[in-house]
Amino acid sequence: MATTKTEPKLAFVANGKQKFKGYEGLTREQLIQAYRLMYMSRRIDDREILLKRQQKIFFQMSGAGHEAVGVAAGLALKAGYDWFYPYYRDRALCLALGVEPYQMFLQGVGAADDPSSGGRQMPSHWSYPSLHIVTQSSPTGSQILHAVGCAEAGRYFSRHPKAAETPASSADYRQFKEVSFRNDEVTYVSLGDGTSSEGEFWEAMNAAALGKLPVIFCVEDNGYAISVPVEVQTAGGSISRLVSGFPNFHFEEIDGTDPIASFAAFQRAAKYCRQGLGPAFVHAHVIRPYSHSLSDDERLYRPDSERERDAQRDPVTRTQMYLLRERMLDDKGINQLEKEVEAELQTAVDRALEALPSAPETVTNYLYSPNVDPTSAAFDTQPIAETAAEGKKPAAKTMADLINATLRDEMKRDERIVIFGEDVADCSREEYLKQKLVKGKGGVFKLTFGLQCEFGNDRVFNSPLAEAAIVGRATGMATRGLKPVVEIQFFDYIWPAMMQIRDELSTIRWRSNNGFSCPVVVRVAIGGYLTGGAIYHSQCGESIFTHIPGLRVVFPSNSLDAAGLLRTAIRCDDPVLFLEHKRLYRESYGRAGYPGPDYMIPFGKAKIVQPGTDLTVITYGAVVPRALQAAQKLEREQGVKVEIIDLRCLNPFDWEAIAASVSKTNRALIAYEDTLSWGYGAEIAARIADQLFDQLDAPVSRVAAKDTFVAYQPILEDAILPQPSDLYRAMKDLARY
Ligand SMILES: Cc1ncc(C[n+]2csc(CCOP(=O)(O)OP(=O)(O)O)c2C)c(N)n1
Ligand SMILES: [Mg+2]
Repeated sequence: MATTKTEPKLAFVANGKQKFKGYEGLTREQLIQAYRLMYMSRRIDDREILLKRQQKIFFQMSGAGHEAVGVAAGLALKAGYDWFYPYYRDRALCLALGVEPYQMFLQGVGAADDPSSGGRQMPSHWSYPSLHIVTQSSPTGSQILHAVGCAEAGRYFSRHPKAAETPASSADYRQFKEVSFRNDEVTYVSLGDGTSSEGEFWEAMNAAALGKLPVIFCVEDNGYAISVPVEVQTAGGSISRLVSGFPNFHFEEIDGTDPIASFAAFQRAAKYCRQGLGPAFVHAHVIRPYSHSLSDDERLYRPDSERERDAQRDPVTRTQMYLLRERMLDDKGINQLEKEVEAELQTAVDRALEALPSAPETVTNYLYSPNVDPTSAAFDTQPIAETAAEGKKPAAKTMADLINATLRDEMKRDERIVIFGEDVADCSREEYLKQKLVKGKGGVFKLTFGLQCEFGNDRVFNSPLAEAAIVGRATGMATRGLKPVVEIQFFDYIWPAMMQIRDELSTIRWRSNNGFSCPVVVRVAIGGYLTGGAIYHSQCGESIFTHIPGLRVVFPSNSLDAAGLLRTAIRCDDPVLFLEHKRLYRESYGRAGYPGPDYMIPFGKAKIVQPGTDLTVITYGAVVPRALQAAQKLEREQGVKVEIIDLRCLNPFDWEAIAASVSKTNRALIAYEDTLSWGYGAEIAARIADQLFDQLDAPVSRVAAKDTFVAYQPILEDAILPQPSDLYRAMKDLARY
C-alpha cells in the first residue's frame, strides 16, 4: 500500500503571505463579490444541514472548503458560453455562474419547480441548461468523458458550422435540438482526488491529450475520498505528478483555498485552451471541513489535530481576513454583507419550503423524447424498388451491405452524424489512403468501410480501445446536438461501457427533467453460431439492456429490417442500442434489394414472418431463420401451421402483435439465443400468462441457450445454443399438448 504523501509546492502556505502583489486582474469589487459568493455558498450548506436535521430536505452534500476554487473558476470562465461539468462540491462555482440560492433549495426539497431535475435528483446534482451547466449524475467521474465529448462537439461545429443549422425540411431529432457553439469555448470539468482513480478519468485525459481539446480538468483535492486518504488512493500521493507526462497539457497546481491564486490559474488555463493549444489540468488543494456528507462523521478517522490544521486554511475565513487586511471592507462592511446574505437566504428558504412536489403521475415523463415518437407512422415508409440493368434482377444485398448503405445515406443527409469506435475508420494514417497504398479496413466486420474515405476523418475516426470512452464521449457530443453513431466491436466487450449506458446515456433526459438529451446510436455486433466464437465472441444479453428505462433496443434479423430500423434509430431523438447479429451480416437468409435513402420502420412493430393458425413462435435475431426452418419441417411432416413473429425491436416491443397471434393460435413459444433463465422470454411469458391466460390451451414455453457460456468446440456450441432441432421439438410438443 502506498504510504507516501507528496506535499504540494504552493505559493500560499497556511495563513502565510502571498508571493505576488495585486489581485491578478480582479478588481476590489470583484473580490468582495467573490467573498459574498463564498460566504453564501457556506451558509447555504449550513442552512441545508439544518433543514435536513428538521427533515425538511432529504439529503445534503456540502461544498464547504471548496468555495474559493469554485468562485475563481466561475469568475474566469463564462456562463452560457463555456460549458460546465461540475461535481457535487461545486456549489460556489454554480453560484458564481448565476444559479440562485432559491433554485438550490428547490432541489433540496425536491420541488416540481427545481430547474435541475423537478425533484428527481439529490441536491448538489447541478443542471442548468441556459448557463451551460450540464446535468450531473452520482457515479464518481462518469461526467469526465462527457466533458471531452462536449469539447469535441464544440470543435466539430466550429469546423462544420453548417451542421449546426436545422434544415427546415428535416423531420428528425434536429428540429428539437438547438445548437450553439463558440470558436474559443472551453469545457470545465471537476472531480475529487479520489475520483482520479477511476479508469474513466484516465480515458478522458488520454482522449483530451490526443485531440488537444479545450477541456479544463480541475481536481479538487481535499485529501480524502470519504475516509480514504490521498496517499492510499493515488500512488505517491500527488495526482499532479502522475499526470505530468500527458502531452499537450497546461498544468497548474494551486492552493484552492486562495481565490486570487485560483483565479490566476484558471485565467492561464482558459487562455491556453481558448488558443487551441490543448487541455489544461488544475490541481487545487482544498479542505473538507464538514465530513464527506451528513451520513459521515470524519472524527472516526481523522484526529482533531489534523482537522484543526485544515481549519487554519478555511477559504471563507481566510478571504474575509484578506479583505480586512487589504482594507476592502471593514468589520462593519463584513457584517453588512453577511446580514444581506442571511436575509436573502431566509427568503429563499421560506419560498422553497412552500414549493410543491411534482405530481406522481409525471414519474415516467421524459424517459423518452416528448417530441419525436419513433413508433409513429412518420417512421413508416415504403421501400423503393431498385431498378436493375435490363434483364437483371436487382442485387440482393446482405445485412452488412445495407447497414453500410444506410450509414452512407444518412451521413450525406445529416452533417451532424459522426462515426467512431475501434477500427471503424478506413485507415487512421490518411496518407496511405491518399497515396492509394491501402484500401482501408472500415471495421472488423467492414460495416463502416469506405465512410472515412467519403466523409473525411473529422466524421469517421478510430477511437482508443476504451469502450466507456466511446459511449461517454458520444453522450457528451449528443448533448450538444451531434448525432454520434458509435460502434462497440463485440457485445462481449460492452461491459466497460455499462456504467455509461446504464447511469448516463439512458438517464440524462429523465434526470434533467428534459433539460438535456443525448440521442446516441450505439451499434453492437452480437451473438453466436460462429463455430469457434467461444465465450468472448458469442455473447447475447439483450435483456440486461431492455431492463433499462430510457433506452431503445433494436435487434433486426434481415437486411431490409436492419436498414429501416437503423434509419429510424438515427433520425429519432432517443438513445438506441442497435444490436447486429454477426452471423446474419452476410447470411444468404434475409437479403434484399436496396430500399432507398428514406426507408424506415417504426420501433415496436413486429413482423409476421410466416402466418399460421396452430401455434405462435415469438422470436428475433438469428433464431428467426432457425425457427422458420423448424416450422417448415413441422408443417411438411405433421401439417402444423406455425405463426412466426419476428419482434425486430425489443424495447419497445409489439405486444399487440403477440396478443393478436396468441389469441388466434392459443399456444405460445418464445425462442431466443440468450441463456434461458431471467432472459428476454421471461418477460413475454409473464405477460402472456398475465394478460392472455384465458386464451391459452397450453403452458407458455421457451427455447433458449443452456444456462452456461458458449464453448469454442463446435459440438459444444451446438449443444449450448438453440438449434432448429430444439425448436422443432418444442413446437411439436406444444402443438400436441
Ligand atoms: C462510481 C462510484 N463509486 C463510489 C461512489 C460512492 N462515493 C461517493 S463520493 C465518494 C468519494 C469521492 O471522493 P473524492 O473524489 O475525493 O471527492 P470528494 O467527495 O472528496 O470531494 C465515493 C466513494 C460513487 N458515488 N460512485
Ligand atoms: Mg476528496
